[in-house]
Amino acid sequence: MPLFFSSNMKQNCRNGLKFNNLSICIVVFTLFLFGFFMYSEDIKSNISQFQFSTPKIQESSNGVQESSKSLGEQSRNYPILTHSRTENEEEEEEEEKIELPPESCDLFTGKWIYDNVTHPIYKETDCKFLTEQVTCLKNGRNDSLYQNWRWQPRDCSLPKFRARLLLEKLRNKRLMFVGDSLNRNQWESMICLLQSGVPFSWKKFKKIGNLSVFMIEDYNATVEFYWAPYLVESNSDDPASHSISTRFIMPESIGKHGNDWKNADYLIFNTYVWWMNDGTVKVLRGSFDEGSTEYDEVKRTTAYKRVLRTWSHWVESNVDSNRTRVFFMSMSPMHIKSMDWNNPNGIKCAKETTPVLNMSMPLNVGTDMKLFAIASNVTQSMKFPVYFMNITRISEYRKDAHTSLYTIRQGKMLTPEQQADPAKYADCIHWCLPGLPDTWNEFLYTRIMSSS
Ligand SMILES: *[C@@H]1O[C@H](CO)[C@@H](O)[C@H](O)[C@H]1NC(C)=O
Ligand SMILES: *[C@@H]1O[C@H](CO)[C@@H](O)[C@H](O)[C@H]1NC(C)=O
Ligand SMILES: *[C@@H]1O[C@H](CO)[C@@H](O)[C@H](O)[C@H]1NC(C)=O
Ligand SMILES: *[C@@H]1O[C@H](CO)[C@@H](O)[C@H](O)[C@H]1NC(C)=O
Ligand SMILES: *[C@@H]1O[C@H](CO)[C@@H](O)[C@H](O)[C@H]1NC(C)=O
Ligand SMILES: *[C@@H]1O[C@H](CO)[C@@H](O)[C@H](O)[C@H]1NC(C)=O
Ligand SMILES: *[C@@H]1O[C@H](CO)[C@@H](O)[C@H](O)[C@H]1NC(C)=O
Ligand SMILES: CC(=O)N[C@H]1CO[C@H](CO)[C@@H](O)[C@@H]1O
Repeated sequence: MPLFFSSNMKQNCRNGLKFNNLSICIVVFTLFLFGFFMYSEDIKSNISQFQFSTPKIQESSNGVQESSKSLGEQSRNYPILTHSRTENEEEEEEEEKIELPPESCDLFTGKWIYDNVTHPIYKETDCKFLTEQVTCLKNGRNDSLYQNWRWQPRDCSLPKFRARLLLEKLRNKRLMFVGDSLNRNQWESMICLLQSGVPFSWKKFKKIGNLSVFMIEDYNATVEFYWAPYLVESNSDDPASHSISTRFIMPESIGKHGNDWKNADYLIFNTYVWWMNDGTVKVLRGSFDEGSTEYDEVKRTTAYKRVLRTWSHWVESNVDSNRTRVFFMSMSPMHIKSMDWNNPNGIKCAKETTPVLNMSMPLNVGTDMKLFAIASNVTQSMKFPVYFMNITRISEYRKDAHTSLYTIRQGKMLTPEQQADPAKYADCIHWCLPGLPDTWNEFLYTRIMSSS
């Protein structure tokens, strides 16, 4: 990450494409040094890779908007770079056509198809933005088939992903993922997908408090990630250090976070994996501000319902349905017990190299379907139209797609000793990139392109 930022920055300061103002380069360089310092200091946390900007700009979304605006003004009428394209105009026109599935088609019923022609959509080595958490090949994984699966709905087809078309749709807009590290996983995927289509545009990244913002300057578009693992307030809201053993939530408090979500044009929410640590959830009596420490132990499903009710009320009273599209990602499954897919020789998801392809095999990988039902019910009973992204089942087939032993743990690459102990160290929660979250984004792409 520091290398990426520095080379990007140097390049822009050198060629002065848009910032011929030297002082900006100096400021950016100073921030970079500061960020680098933060990075070295805070290497313990997974998230620390994103520590590259000034914690001074705490005014959150204002800051983002203001700089977006000025960037937008500078880049108006800036030509879309098509350097990599050699096709003639006719073909290019052809490329702009997009065949969208009908609204009525159920995108989530279908099957995984091996397709090494169209997938992966981008190469791991071509997306410098990817963090070490997800670059499985670089981290030593020696099979890459997990990158080659395409989701084929039964009754229609997903359109081919075209970054430039999505970028046109996102022009002057903010797309924001809100939730936990699985949504961060998907956010990284989205950035790589978009980057694959605008290889020469200058991209800028910054972190403002809990918000990580990736700007695509030529389009004045931002792709953002907001860390809120329970959506509501909790003592795990610090994006850098949230590994707290005793976790409390405030199920009715969402306004503080919500302030930073207003004015987004696309909001993609999730919350699941943090609920799975215990059968119960500790609900704070009072508030963190008051220094309360007393709490009630509440059943997971009860607390989840309360939180989603709070969230749905927030959406209905704060989001303008004429402007903003809202999505809710269903549960991202884990693969912890290899007997769940009848592999007596497996250890968690380690060593899995193919999806579950036998669709008639009953599959239960331990996903809490009660939470799924709550999320599905709540989103479907809202007045505000929320699109429920039903990715759970299709992801349950993907035992092969996790980061497993080829990832970092507390900011450090797994050691060979740790890699030799998959039962303890395999990460069967997060996903390699390129990989499964790209498919989730293909669904998102389909819906965004279909929306007016
Ligand atoms: C979600 O999709 C699966 C198939 O992938 C289907 O069996 C299930 O009924 C769907 N659930 C909802 C709530 O749409
Ligand atoms: C794609 O898969 C086919 C069939 O397995 C194989 O013959 C071919 O070499 C693969 N192509 C690439 C680019 O990996
Ligand atoms: C790939 O890695 C696995 C486990 O890490 C190992 O058992 C296998 O022999 C390796 N295969 C190759 C072709 O290197
Ligand atoms: C840039 O995008 C922001 C929203 O992200 C918008 O408020 C602003 O008006 C845009 N700037 C221009 C010049 O269109
Ligand atoms: C949305 O747009 C419609 C039609 O333009 C308008 O009647 C309605 O009042 C708008 N709703 C909001 C919440 O602005
Ligand atoms: C698929 O799973 C079913 C049910 O477990 C089993 O009867 C069948 O033999 C499996 N098919 C294959 C090709 O493995
Ligand atoms: C979801 O809604 C269905 C139908 O309205 C109902 O039968 C079911 O109990 C609900 N589930 C939950 C968890 O609320
Ligand atoms: C709403 C809010 O600001 N939430 C969290 C953002 O991140 C800081 C740490 O950087 C947390 O302390 C806040 O609770």
